[in-house]
Amino acid sequence: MTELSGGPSLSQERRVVTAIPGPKSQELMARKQAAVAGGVSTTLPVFAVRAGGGVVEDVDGNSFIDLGSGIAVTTVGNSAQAVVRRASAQLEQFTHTCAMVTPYEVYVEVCEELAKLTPGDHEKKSALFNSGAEAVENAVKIARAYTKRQAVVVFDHAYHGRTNLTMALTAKNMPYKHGFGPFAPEIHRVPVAYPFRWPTGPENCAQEAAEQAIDKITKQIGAENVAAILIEPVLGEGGFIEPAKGFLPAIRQFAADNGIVFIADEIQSGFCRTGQWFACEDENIVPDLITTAKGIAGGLPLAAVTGRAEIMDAVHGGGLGGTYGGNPVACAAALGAIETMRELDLNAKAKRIEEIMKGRLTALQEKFDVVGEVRGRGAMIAIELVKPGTKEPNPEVTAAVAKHCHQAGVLILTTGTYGNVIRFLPPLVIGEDLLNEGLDVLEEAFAGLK
Ligand code: PLZ
Repeated sequence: MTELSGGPSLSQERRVVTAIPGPKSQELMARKQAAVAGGVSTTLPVFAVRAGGGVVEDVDGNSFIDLGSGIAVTTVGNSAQAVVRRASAQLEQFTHTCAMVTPYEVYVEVCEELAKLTPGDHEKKSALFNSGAEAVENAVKIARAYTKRQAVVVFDHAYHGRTNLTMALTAKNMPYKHGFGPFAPEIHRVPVAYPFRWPTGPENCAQEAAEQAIDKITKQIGAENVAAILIEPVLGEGGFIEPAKGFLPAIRQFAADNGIVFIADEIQSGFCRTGQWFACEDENIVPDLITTAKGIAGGLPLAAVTGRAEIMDAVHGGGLGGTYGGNPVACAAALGAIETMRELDLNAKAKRIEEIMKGRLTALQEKFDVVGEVRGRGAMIAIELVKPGTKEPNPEVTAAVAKHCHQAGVLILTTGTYGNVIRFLPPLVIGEDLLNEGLDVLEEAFAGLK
């Protein structure tokens, strides 16, 4: 497995050799509790030492099948060879000059790649930042500077970050916003086409949701006051919601008709995750601006806003920046990650993962009536869990299934406004045997439910 990394002896296997968490992890957890702020919580209380391909190994020698990729980040696998090679070479050359002080080539190269890879053949420019939230904040700044308008439209179940502006853009109170107000003004929330939960059924969802959203924008805000409409083409933290087909094109068209900047937040869904470079390609959406992060740099912190040159250039000189934005080591890593995506054809891998997972999860749904829906695209797949015979969210069973998987050496993540969605975000380089073994464990978890 030459393309995988994490050290030559990292074997691609599930291995549980202690109780989870093991003794060394428990010791470290005690130190964490004493030294790390309580607000920084833990999904699986084991401490990682190595990771690569489809596994994460902990301090006690346990090896977990990785179905989370550190929340959709290590798409190319942990410590992917090209990422390590390019980032290490850059580390030897220089670590930082500040792109605003003396620029460097890798920053420009990443922006050139973004112009090529993002949808649309118009002239594009980019600016680089450190985190997804920072990219979203800057996309809003750019849209406001360009339109000279203030209002920003976001959607139910949206997640855009944890900074003050992005908390305001995010829908869910707990844990993201609770107690952290006051929030930024001029943010307006409208319905999203969530097929599984649409009151009149999935077949009416796209049209009715678009009508309601547009009606709210025109009646309550005034389209002429709206700088930007911001949406995740597949909503991530909201529960891997795929807006009903037709909804995104309708909203995109409305934005175009009203001089509103349409921003696709592809921070979670971008970079091969859904089997396309970007999820909005599935409905031929060409956004004005697109925000990216996570998968872009194989685990190093990098984020970007990419968009129409005339919009990006609406900001005055010095209006965009930050000490570390587009750090050279992170940029080199991004070039390594993009190289890996191309060379291993990770879009094809994502589609293959979808085929395997949809098959297995649909069978699971037929067997277990708590599985309300199987959805998602590529390697961004989820199951929504309900109380049997209803659509009532079932966060208890969700937590129990996650716990069983964790104890058995499979790292899965939950998500969703109602905490009742299990999401699967495997690294795209995961072996099929390992993926299937992870799904066997998941099935055991359901079979063992009381
Ligand atoms: N936009 C669509 O998914 C980050 C959040 C994890 P940052 N999602 C994971 C957590 O609980 O903090 C995300 C996203 C979308 C923006 C962001 C924010 O990206 O890099 O976490 O700031």
